[in-house]
This record gives sequence, C-alpha cells and structure tokens, in this order.
Amino acid sequence: MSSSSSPSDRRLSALARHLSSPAESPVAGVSASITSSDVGSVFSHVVRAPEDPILGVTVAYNKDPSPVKLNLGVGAYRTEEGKPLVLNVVRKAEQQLVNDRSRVKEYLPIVGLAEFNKLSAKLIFGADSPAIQSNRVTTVQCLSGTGSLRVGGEFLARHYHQQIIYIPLPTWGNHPKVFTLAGLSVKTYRYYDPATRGLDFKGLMEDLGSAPSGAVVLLHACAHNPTGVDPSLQQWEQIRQLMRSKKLLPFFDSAYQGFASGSLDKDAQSVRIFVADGGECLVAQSYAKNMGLYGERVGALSIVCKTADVAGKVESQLKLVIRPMYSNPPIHGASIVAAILRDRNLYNEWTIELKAMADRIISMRHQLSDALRARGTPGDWSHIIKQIGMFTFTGLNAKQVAFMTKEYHIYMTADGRISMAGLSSRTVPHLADAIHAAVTRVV
Ligand code: PGU
Repeated sequence: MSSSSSPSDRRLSALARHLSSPAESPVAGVSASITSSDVGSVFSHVVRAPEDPILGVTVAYNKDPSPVKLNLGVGAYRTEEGKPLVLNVVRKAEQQLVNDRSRVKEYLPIVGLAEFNKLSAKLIFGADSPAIQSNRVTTVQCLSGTGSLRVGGEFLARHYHQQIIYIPLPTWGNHPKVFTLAGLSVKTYRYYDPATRGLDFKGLMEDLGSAPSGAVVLLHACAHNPTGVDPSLQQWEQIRQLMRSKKLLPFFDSAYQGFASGSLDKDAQSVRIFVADGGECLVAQSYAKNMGLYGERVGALSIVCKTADVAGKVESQLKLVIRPMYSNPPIHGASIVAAILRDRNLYNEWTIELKAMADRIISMRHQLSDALRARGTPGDWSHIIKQIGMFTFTGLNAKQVAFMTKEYHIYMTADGRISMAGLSSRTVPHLADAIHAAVTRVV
C-alpha cells in the first residue's frame, strides 16, 4: 500500500483485500451463477453474505423453537429471570426528559451534546484530570462504541502519519473490519496464551517492541473481549513505558467501564495511567453495557492532545469526518446519559445498579464453576472465576460449541466465548450439563 494513495483509494483496496480473504469468502464470491428467478435484476450477481459471527448467533437463537434454548452469544446483560434490563436510573432520567416541555427535537451540533461530551470525558479520565483542565481533550459524541472507533479510525487514516493499527489476538470480531474499512492497515499483537488461559505478556511486549515507530495500538481498557483477561496494573505500566518509548499511539476501546470490577474508577485506571504521563491517545467509550443503552447507540470518542490548540484543530477535523457520515448524532441517548452524570443522586444510584450487574455476573462465574466441579467435568476450569467482565473464554472448540447448540440449544460464538451476563441460577445446571457432555463426548 503506497503512503501517497488517498484515503479513499486505500479504503477501496483494503475493502478488496478484506472481501477476498478466505475467511470471508462467502462474501467475496462475485461470480455466482445467475438463476432463472434472478434474471432481470441488476443485483442478480449479489451473493448472500453470511450472518455476523456475534449478532448472527441471536438470529439463529430466535429461530429455535426449543423451550430450553439459551442465548449466551451477544454480550447483553440479562436479569436472573433472563430478561433484558432497563436500569431504574435510566427510567427516571427518561421521565425527567419527557416531563421537560422545553425540550425540542432540533438537530444536535455535529459533535453532539456538549454537556454529554464534557461529562463523558470526566467519567473516563477522572474528575480532576489535568488533561481536561488544560483543554487538551476533544470529545465528540458518536454512535456508541462502534461509531466512536470508526470515527477515530477515519480521523487517523486522514491525519496520522502511520497507517498501521495493531489489534490484540484475539479481539472483538468487529475491530479488524472497522479499522480496515476506515482505511487503516490492521496487524495483530499476541495477547492470549491458550495454554495458561491467561495473558501472553511476553508475546505482547515482543510484538509491540518490534512494531514500527508511531504505529497505533488498540487496547481494551478493561474486561478484554473475548478473553476476559486483563494486564495487571504493573503490566499496564510496563506496556505504557514501552509504547511511549517507541512512540506507539494508544487507542483505547472502553466498552465495559464498571463491568470488570464494579467500580468506574478502577476500570478506567489503564486509560488514566497513559493520560497522566502527558502523552497523547484516543479513547472510544460506549454506554451500551454500563448504562444498558445498547439500542440507543450512545458513546463518545475522545482524543487527548499535547496542547489545547492542537485539540481544537483536531476537533475541527473530526467534524469533517462526521458530517458526511451521519451529519450529527441522535439526541435521546446522550440526553439520558447527561441527566444521570450531572445529578449526584442519579449518578450514585447508577453506580449501585452497575455494581449489582457486575456482582451478578461474578456470582454466575462461581455457580458455573461449582456446577462443573460437582459433575466432575474433566479439565481445569479455574479460568471461569479468574476471567473478568461479561465473558468467559471457555476453551471449548468449534465442534464442541456446535454440539452444545445442536443437542442442548445453547447458543454461543464459535470461538467458545460465553456471555456470563446471559446466565442465571436457573440455567447454570443446563449449561454445566452441556459443557460436561461436550468435553467428555466431543474431542
Ligand atoms: N468494543 C468492544 C470490545 C465490544 O465488545 C463491543 C460490543 C463494542 C466495542 C461495540 O459496542 P457498541 O454497542 O457499539 O457500543 N460487543 C458485544 C456486543 C455485540 C456486538 O458484537 O456488537 C459483543 O457481544 O461482543
């Protein structure tokens, strides 16, 4: 890829590469035979694309008539009763918004709701962050975490000298697509060691150590998806030193603040140690999980710069990325978040509800681990308790997953990831039976 090509050239060639990769070959086929029913359509050459590896799990689940079916695919919180949860504090904030007759539905500015942006930056960087106080941060409201990553990626493709982004192996399945289509060139760094079911810290440091100077590095701020494995604080500090010494640019994906430990501040520590050294970074925030605002699509992209002047110019360019993409973001979700973050009582109530969600997930980890022990399931399952956040990366292989779906109507991603948030005390025995059968009967 020539560095002199324009972003749109790069995007097209990246897209072509992406579509012709063997893993995505069902999307790629452009030479489908034309059947008689297609004749006459200008789209008859279009080949049916496969379902998304994560969201497609829900599509398959919805088609299954079994009463015992269980969806552990998508990372979406469910109650003990297996129902989606709208937080009480969100209901209250929405009521306030409805009652306020002065509210209108005018367009937001291109960068979104100003108060939302300010409060989002405070939430991730800390109320007393010197970077915020010195106006070195620009924050723009985006369409949840995904939209924030995409806007950040597009900005980097246009304005940053190094077009390579390193993502962890494995990572959330949408990361490579988002960044490739933004116009960046995606490479991976070692992250997870299947042998220990823990962090491959040595591999990570080696790979980042040999990355070209200036490369962008995508880091999961906490509760790494899909592995549930995070670096310790000491390891984060070593990663920071290495990255700063090699001038690697951190791009944090913060989709689970509050879900890892139950504490918003603790889960932001990785980001804050990078910001504290005065260096630059990007952060994509999502309120999908921690406020349960999934479908409202509310999130923010912050870029921390060296000076207020640079931050202002960066923001002016972010507007040029956003305007032709979706013009300006939706108003409702950001208004809910702003109402909660601005009001001390609502904020406190939110932290309690958030902790309760995190605690329920942790309790599911213990219940599943106990249930496997009670069944004498072969293997070491201690990682179920050690891993952090919404997911357990079970180590089950694709055949075992397919077996569990076919025989037990349990739906999960093919990489063996299960969403602990979709489990309840009632469904743990069913899952434990299925895992036990899978590991004893399917190799
Ligand atoms: N980043 C990470 C690490 C994520 O896990 C997710 C969501 C996102 C960003 C994007 O979330 P937004 O909804 O755009 O804020 N991952 C979940 C949800 C389903 C999906 O794949 O979008 C998951 O199950 O992995």
